[in-house]
Amino acid sequence: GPGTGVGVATRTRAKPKKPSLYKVLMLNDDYTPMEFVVLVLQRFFRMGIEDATRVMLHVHQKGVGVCGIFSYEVAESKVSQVMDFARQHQHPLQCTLEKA
Ligand code: TYC
Repeated sequence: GPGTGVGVATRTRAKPKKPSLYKVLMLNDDYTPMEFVVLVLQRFFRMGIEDATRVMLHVHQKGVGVCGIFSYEVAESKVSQVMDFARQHQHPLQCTLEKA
């Protein structure tokens, strides 16, 4: 205790840290067809047609929108998969991640 030179043992084990969360953001552009964006949201973010259409229209009108929130590893993987898929179909669709 105080003045005795006796401390309290703390952090005797490595602390497992809670995973940081990241938002996956979809960006608007003038060329990617709306139906393609809806397809991407359904395929990679497991959305139904209603949510996918709502998110697509939000991005179309506001410029950016959230597709979902994930661990860093999963968010990075989603971004890669979406960018690859868009490139394969020759659409300029852009997707990125941001710390939540
Ligand atoms: N603005 C596009 C169009 O008018 C549609 C679109 C929506 C594109 C969302 C990208 O993330 C996007 N065809």
